[in-house]
Amino acid sequence: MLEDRVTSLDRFIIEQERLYPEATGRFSNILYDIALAAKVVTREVRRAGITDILGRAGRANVYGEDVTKLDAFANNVFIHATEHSGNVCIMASEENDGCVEIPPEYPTGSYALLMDPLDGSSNIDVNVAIGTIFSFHRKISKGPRGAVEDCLQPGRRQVAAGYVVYGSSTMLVYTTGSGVHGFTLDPTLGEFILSHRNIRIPERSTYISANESNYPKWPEEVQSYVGHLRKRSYSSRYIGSLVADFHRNLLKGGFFMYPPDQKSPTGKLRLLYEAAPLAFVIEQAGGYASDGHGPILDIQPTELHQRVPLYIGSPFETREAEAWISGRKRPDAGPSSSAG
Ligand code: AHM
Ligand code: MG
Repeated sequence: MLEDRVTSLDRFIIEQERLYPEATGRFSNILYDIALAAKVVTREVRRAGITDILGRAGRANVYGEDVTKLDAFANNVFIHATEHSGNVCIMASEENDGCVEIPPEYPTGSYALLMDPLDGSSNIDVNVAIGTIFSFHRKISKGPRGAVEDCLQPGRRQVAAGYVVYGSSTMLVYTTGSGVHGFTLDPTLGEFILSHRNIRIPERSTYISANESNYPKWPEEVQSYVGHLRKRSYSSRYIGSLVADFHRNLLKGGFFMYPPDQKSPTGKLRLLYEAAPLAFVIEQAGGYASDGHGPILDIQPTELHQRVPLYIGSPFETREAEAWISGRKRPDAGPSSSAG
């Protein structure tokens, strides 16, 4: 049947504003800017194989990893789309060492923007899904133009977070703290259309997403928990792009983990750009995110590029993993017993 009524992202935002009349509308403007940046990046991702945008940009990012041209491009697009509006006071990006200040010619606003502009960079040049992760905090610093303390806030204080997945279609998924909503980019209209209202993650699942080649380097309790899941016949799904793995698990149910290992004793993923935003999304969808000992959202960050172990997804497995890893549940507990 032909659908003669569609809800665009713009219309959805207006409807949400009517539900919350105290909203100033400023935040809505930021979402429009994010959506525009996502469309620009989509265009380049789609052309990546046929234009000169693949390959190394010839420099390393702050972690010493090669930056591809598309990473650098996406970083610039998201910065330029949001810096001019007078809504953002400061930014921090996985691609930049320190905070990104708003140029003096622009006014500043009440929100700090944190982002991983192009996650899953190892998958860029092989036509596999990649993504953008973003998050907003309210300005808490006293000065007029924002400071690093605006970025170093626990995830629990995020006012919005979400991601864009550049897959077989582009999807924008976000939360402002009242549910998680997903929009699919209709390339014929050039608009994000509401496709997934109020997403809820299944309570438990039969899928695990982890780089199991790291198994020998994982802590013993993590190995033991994975062994426990294997006995329960869990199946594996791992793409190697966090956004894509997360998105699949959000819709279908699943448990993603990137534990600490001998090479990365505090984990690989970044608290502010990857773990905390997705933790906000997953909790809003009925799931849970942990660092193995407690909620990701309660961690007080101490530095911009802090890494953290991440266990995230369906609440049953994620809470069970936390209990197992933190020693609250005995490794010999039976498969049917639930986490505390
Ligand atoms: P990136 O931000 O440089 O792309 O790195 C993060 C990515 C995640 O998307 C993904 O979950 C993880 O690294 C994959 O790591 P690995 O290749 O070690 O499995
Ligand atoms: Mg990343």
